[in-house]
Amino acid sequence: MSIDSIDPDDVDAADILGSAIERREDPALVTGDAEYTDDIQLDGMLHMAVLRSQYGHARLRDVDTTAAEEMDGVVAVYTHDDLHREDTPSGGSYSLPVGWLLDSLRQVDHPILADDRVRYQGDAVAVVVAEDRYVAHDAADAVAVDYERLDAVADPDDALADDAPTLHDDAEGNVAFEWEIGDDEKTDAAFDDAAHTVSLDLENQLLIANAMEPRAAVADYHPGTDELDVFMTSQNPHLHRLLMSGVIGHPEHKLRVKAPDVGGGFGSKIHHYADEALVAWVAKDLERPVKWTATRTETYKTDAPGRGHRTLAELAMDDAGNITGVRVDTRANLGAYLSTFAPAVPTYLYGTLLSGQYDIPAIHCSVTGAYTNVPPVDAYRGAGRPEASFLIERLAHLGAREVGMDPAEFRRQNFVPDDAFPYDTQVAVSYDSGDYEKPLDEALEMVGYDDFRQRQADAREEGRYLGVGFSCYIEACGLAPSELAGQLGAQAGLWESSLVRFHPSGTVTAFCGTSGHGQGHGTTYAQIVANELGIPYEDVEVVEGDTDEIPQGMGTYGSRSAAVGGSALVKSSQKLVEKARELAAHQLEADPADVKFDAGEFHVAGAPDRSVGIKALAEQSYLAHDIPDDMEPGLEATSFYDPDNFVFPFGTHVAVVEVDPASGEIEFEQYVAVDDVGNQINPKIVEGQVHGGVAQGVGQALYEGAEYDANAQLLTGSMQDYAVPKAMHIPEMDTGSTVTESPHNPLGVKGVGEAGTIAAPQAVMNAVVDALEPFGVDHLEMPMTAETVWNATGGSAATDGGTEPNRDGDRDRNRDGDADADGAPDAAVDDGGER
Ligand code: MCN
Repeated sequence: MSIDSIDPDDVDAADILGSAIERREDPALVTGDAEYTDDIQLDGMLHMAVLRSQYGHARLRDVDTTAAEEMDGVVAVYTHDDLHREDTPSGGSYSLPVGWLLDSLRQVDHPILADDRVRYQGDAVAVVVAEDRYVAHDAADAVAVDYERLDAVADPDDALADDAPTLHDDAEGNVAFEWEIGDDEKTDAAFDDAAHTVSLDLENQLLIANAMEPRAAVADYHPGTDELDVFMTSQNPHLHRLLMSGVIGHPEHKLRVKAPDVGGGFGSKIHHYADEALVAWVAKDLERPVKWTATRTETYKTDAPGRGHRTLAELAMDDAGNITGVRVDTRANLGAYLSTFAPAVPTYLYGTLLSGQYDIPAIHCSVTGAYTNVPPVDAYRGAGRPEASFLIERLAHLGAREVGMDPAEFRRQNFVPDDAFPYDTQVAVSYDSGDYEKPLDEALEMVGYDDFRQRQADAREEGRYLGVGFSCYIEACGLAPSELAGQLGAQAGLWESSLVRFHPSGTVTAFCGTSGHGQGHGTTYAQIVANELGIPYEDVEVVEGDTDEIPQGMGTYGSRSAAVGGSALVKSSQKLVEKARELAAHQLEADPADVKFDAGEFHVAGAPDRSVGIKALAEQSYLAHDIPDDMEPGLEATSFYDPDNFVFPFGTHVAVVEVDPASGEIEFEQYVAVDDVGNQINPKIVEGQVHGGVAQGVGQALYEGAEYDANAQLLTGSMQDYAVPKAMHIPEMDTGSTVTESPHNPLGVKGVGEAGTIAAPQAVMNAVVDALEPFGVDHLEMPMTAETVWNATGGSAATDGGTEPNRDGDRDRNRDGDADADGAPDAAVDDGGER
């Protein structure tokens, strides 16, 4: 079942909001007309390459740049000592900041070029700038580094062990923070009194985002005006401008950050990395434009990975199968340094979601953040919320089994009832609105659950193993309000800003401080503004992602753009309509209170023939020949919108799989996604977001995982080794939806950008575990490769089905997603000379 997209010309203006119109941004993207950062060519532009540590942990005895400097075409080579000067206007220190602080946080210095120690494979040691990209890379290879290798740790539990090597003198025992939420005494009491308990000791593996476009930056310095333009792959140009201004000591008002077309981010382009700061600093130092584009290998080695939890999670229940408590202890991998928003992800974006869709009277969660020798870990699609949802939904599966209940009915019995909203959880958040049974019912209907258990039993008779897995997920989007975020540690506000400008000729430009990078904001924002102003959709152009064009902004992440950015556009549009109403009243010689606005026309109440259109008023406002005395010419409005609360989307995803224990193969029979994201601005875009999200969630469940060896060397450093799922690995999806408006924004919307990624992993695992119940399998580690499944069943299905375990067939599916004929591990293939 898929929604057909509609030509906007076939939609009445009054119906534009909520229509599944086709995405206006796609023609440029699919015909190669989009302009990405690496497409930018400037006169006299130089190219930067970064020499990166080849070790997970090492002391730098010596960095000799002589040979590199002597190469033809090399313009400059920089190491830490070249940058470590207090000569910036602000006395800035060339270290990367942390944007979220916790009381117990032990901050460590994160220099943009390593000082005397490298702490992950990929840590920047030196930069080379040359006339040509290839020369820059060759010259970086010619920099001679004398390393003293040190012991390394890649796993948070290993890093917290007594005998672990210490990464930072300022963080004893590699502890970055200790954090807790909920009532431990009440929760312990719930477990003491429980009739039943279940527990899970699990890993939520480290993932790499794999945006199609690698990170890139072009910086152009204008010495005459001291203006510095930085074009970069950013999800939040205003935040990058603010942070970069501090890092390199360039005044914020003379720094422009623009995100050209961005080929995906999935969280990885929120953070401020060393590379972009280096490009900007070098361009200023050399007074020439400089470009840097990451190779795919650099992407694997330096983009912030996400997840990386080790957790003990427990569920307490009474005799009747009511959940009475949840207890969670997590060790979170933070990597070698703190990434921009790292401290928020395994804490406030995680612990606060541990009530799931359930009415749970006692919850306690403790988290220890650990420094390890992997790249700084941060948000990856979902960021904290998938980890929470995975735990709760895995526990729900095991809880239902423990008390002998159907897994769907166990969930239904424990849902927060629909009349209990707003619902205050035991972990500090208040759910805005919800009706959890509706998506569950719709999903049950869509999978034909009534017949499923019989089908499953019949299949087992034939030696076939079917399983069904439920995921009744919840998430939180549009973190807000700013005051609360500040109390929790955010070093930024979480509002959004917009400007809606009527041009004299009647068309409109809508500017928003979010910065879409694949989500279709050009379409959905135009739908919102056209609806508010009552003008044709084609007359609205949307501009995002440029600090010179848009007054202020906070960017796109946390599925906030519709709820917060969209609401900022509503607010500006409404301000603009109010000004136009005053002008209409003046022209119609009526009291503004008597002037009604409908479908782009102002008319006097009770006298529909006395009317004037908003487009005509726009022209009048700029002519300013006949406007009220106290009115300024022009028709535009700016607003900042700071929501009252988060929004809490929810839904039920159900996977139906068949598992072949003899080969370990998992086949999807069905995947059903029923999501409630409040009102939908564009159902086609919502569906597309769910599809993409589920693909990434399935990727986590079955294929993906960043693996490091004992020396913290990345073993999955290319697309040959890190199994990004291909189209053939993604199930056909049946999507459905229910609508429960959020009361916290004028559109009644909730976010959708991460829903699928949050929902899918546990739906898939619950289905696999359900299929393998006869084998006594309770849990599998992700990714659930064929080898993992085969090992869990002991290959013993061979005795059932008469098939020998297929040891050759699919064992390295975790590497490239394909069954290799010889079963041999794929060689690690570099992509050509990159470090
Ligand atoms: N939308 C809608 N109705 C709703 C909610 C949203 O029509 N009730 C529309 C929005 O107007 C927008 C899209 O759906 O066009 C996604 O909106 P929203 O949920 O607000 O999410 P954001 O736009 O803030 O996008 C961020 C989110 C995140 S956090 C990640 S990670 C992610 C994602 O979006 N990364 C993506 N989707 C992605 N899609 C692409 N193609 N590329 C990425 O990198």
